[in-house]
Amino acid sequence: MSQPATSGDCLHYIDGEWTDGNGSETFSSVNPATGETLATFRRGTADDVDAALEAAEDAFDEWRALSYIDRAEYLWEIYHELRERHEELGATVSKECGKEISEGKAEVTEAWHMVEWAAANARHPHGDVVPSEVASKDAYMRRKPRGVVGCITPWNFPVAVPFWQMAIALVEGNTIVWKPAEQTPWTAQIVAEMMDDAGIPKGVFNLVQGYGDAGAAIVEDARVDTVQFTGSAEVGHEIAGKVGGEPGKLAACEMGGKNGIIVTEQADLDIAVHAAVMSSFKTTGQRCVSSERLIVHEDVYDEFKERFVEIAENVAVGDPLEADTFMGPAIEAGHVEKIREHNELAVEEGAEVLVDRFELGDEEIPEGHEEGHWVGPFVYEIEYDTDLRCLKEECFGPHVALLEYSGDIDRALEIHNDTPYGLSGAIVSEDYRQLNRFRDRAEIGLAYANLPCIGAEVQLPFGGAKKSGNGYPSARESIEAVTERTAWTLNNSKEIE
Ligand code: TXE
Repeated sequence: MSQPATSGDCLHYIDGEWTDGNGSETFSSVNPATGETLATFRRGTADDVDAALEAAEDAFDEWRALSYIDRAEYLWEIYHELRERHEELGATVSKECGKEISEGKAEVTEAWHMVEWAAANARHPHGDVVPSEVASKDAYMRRKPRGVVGCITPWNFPVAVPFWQMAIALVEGNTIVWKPAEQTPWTAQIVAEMMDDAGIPKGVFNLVQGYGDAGAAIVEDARVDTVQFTGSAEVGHEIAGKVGGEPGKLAACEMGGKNGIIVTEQADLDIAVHAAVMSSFKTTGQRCVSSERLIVHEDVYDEFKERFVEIAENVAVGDPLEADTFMGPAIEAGHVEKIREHNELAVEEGAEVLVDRFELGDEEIPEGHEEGHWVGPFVYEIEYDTDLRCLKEECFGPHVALLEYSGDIDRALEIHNDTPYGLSGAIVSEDYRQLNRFRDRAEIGLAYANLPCIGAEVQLPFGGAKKSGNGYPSARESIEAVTERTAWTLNNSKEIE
C-alpha cells in the first residue's frame, strides 16, 4: 500500500505520485459533529491543475489503446479495494461529512455497485450496427473516448458521486483529473489510495485537492474535453456557461432540486408519512433529492400532518457514529446560517411553524459535541402561492413545507411543477391512474411512486430537468458525456455505388 502522508500535510496525487504541489497554503478537514480537525491538506493551485492535466493528457494514448476488458480489470481491483476498506471508508465519510454511519457505509456500497456496473459493461455491446441504404456497405455507430475528463464533486456524497463520474469515464478510455469538495478531502485521499493500490497506470487518474478556484482551472483549460460536475445550481450554471462557449467541449452538470412529494386522497398514510420523513430528514436534508415540499390532499391533510409532525418532533439528532442516530449535523457553520435564513424567509412569507427544532436544546447535543453544527427539523404549513420564494429556493436542510390542496391530481401537479428545478419527486397513492399521471406530467428526472424520493439505482440515469441540469452521472446516459460517436460506413465492394 502506498504511503501518501507519513507526517505533515496530506498531498495531491498527480502522475502516479503523491506530491506537495506548488502552493504553500493548506486547509483542514473538520468533523462537523465535533468541530475537531481531522487532517490538513495542501490547497491545489492552477499550477497543480496544470500538472495534473499534462499527466492526464500524456497518459491518454496508452490508456485508450487498451481493450475495454483490460481497462475493466483495473476497475475490478478498485471494486475489491472498496469492499475491503468498506468499514474504514464508511466511517471516514460519516466523520467528515456528518452523515449517520449506516448511510456512510451504504454510500461505499453504492460506489462499488457503480464500479461493478462499469466494469461489467465492458463486456456488453458498445455502439450499433445499422442497416445501410446500400447492400454492399456496412454501417456502424462506434464509440471512442473523449480524452481528459475533469470531475468536480460535492461533499454530500463524497464517495458515490465521484465513482458515478469516474468509473464509466475510465472504462470508456478517458483519463481523469478530479477535484473533490474542500469539505471532504480525507475521503478523497482514501479513494486516491485505492486507485494507486489498484495499480491504475500513472497519469490515468489524478487528484488535486482544494477549493473552487482549482475547479475553475479545470473547467477553463482547453485540454479538458468533458467536465462532469455535481453541486450547486449556481456553480453548475456558471460551468455550463463557460464550457458552452468552447466548441467541442462538453459539460454534464447535475445540480440540486426543490423536490416535492404528492400525497393524494388515495394514499396509504403509513407509506406517505414514512416516505416524507425519510425524504425530508435523512442526511439532515442535505441530499440533492431531499424533499422540501409535501403537497397533501385536503381529505387526508389533518391526519398526515399530525403523524408527520409527531415524528419530526422526535427524530433523533445526534452523533453520526451512534447506531440509533437518525440525523447528524449540518456540514459546516456557514450552512447552518443558510438554513436559518431559509427558515426565517418562510416565516416572513407567512409560514405557520409546526415544528421548530432549528436550535437544539443543550440536552439534545451529545456530550463532547458542543462545537458541532447542529440543526433539527423545521416544519411549517403555508398556503400555496406561486410568488413564494420559500417554495422555490433550495434550502438543503431539514426544512419542509406542508401544502394542502383540493381538487384532482392535476392541481397537485400544478403546485408540484411550480419550481425552477426538476430533479426528484414522489407520489403516494393506491390509484394507478394518479401514479401514471404523475409519471408523465411531473417535470422531474427522478420520479418515485409509494417510496421516498431519495435513493438511486446505478443502472438508471440519475439527473433532472430544468434548472437541475443536463448531467446523468450513472448508467448508459453517462457514456454519452464521456464518449464521441463515429458513424462508420465501410464499402465491401470494389465499386462505389
Ligand atoms: O456547492 P458548490 P457547495 C447545493 C446546496 C448547497 C449548495 C452549496 O444547495 O447548499 O449547493 O454547496 C467546486 N468552478 N448542493 O458549496 O459550491 C467546489 O469546490 C468549478 C447540491 O458545496 O457547487 C466543490 O468541489 N468548481 C448538491 C463543487 O464545486 C467549483 C451537492 C461543489 O461546490 C467552483 C452539494 C467554480 N467556480 C451542494 N466553485 C447536489 N446536487 O447534491 C466551487 N466549485
